[in-house]
Amino acid sequence: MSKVKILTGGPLPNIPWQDRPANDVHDAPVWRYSGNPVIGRNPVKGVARIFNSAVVPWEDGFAAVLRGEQVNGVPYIYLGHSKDGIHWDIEPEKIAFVDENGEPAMPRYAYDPRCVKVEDTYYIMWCGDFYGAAIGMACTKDFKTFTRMENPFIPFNRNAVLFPRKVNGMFQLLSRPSDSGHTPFGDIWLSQSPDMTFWGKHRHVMRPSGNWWESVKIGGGAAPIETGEGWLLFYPGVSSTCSGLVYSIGGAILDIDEPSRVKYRCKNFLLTPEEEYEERGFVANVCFPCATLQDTDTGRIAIYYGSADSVVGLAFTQVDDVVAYIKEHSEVSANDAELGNR
Ligand code: BMA
Repeated sequence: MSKVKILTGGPLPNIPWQDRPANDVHDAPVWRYSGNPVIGRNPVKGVARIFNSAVVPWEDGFAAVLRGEQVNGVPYIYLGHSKDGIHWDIEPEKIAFVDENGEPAMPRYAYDPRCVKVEDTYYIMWCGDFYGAAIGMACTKDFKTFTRMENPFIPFNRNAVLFPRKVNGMFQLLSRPSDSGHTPFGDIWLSQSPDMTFWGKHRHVMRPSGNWWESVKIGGGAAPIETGEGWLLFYPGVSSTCSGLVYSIGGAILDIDEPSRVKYRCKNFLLTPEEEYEERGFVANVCFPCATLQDTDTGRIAIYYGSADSVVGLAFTQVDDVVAYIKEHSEVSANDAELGNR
């Protein structure tokens, strides 16, 4: 039993897991699955790469909504199922979204999906075309019918991810206002809704810090995990180098009742590209977290992250250790700690 309690989600005894190697020299208590990548290139005919993707517990195993880059270069969302969270069966056809009347309602393209269960419904968010890059949303209860919802925001926006429960009676959505290209900036924002249609009460959460590994932009990553210490957020942080951008995984803890307030923010990255499948690929040097699984009994956390825009990686941490590391290395600016200017 962990000291820091994970409060939503329940026991997950079949969470994929490997103990931290005894000789692990990394500073942060986050380690990779030794069999990475868990999904490689060309997983089904017509899809060249699968990467920034989300996994949720489903029936006696797991379901995934996957960013599949088709052989025409256009990204779309595919569905996967797995018994163990490591070996995946991927449907060869892209997810067939429908509107409220059951009529086909396919986005023109869709990438970087997140999938979050709130109450009895699984919500899927992605970046798609809405006269420019914007957030698309759909919901499902059975992973068979996927119904489009209203787009929460006008363009340009990316990296939206829901919290797994309402806070103060409102659904909570993190996002990253952007431009329509390879956005050279980006802060994390919080928006709230009573009904998943109308979003408002926007609050600033945090901006790129002075820390070099996340000095260009940050964005919503995996769905925040509710813990006794606050909402534990794994997010992408980007730095600029002579050979391009580098995407690392950072960690922060948000206030449980006012999630736009940052309580702790780790000044060090938790995971940065260093394996061949992270440093080399369609886009080099990318570790991009989109989902976690967690077990309330043991405090085990499995992090799914896209690697080099080519394959899916899996990493592990333990809630006590990662929360302690974030707190020990926390640097929170006045701007992070505030509720958010209006
Ligand atoms: C970001 C997003 C991600 C991608 C990353 C690196 O802007 O488009 O999908 O992983 O760039 O290419």
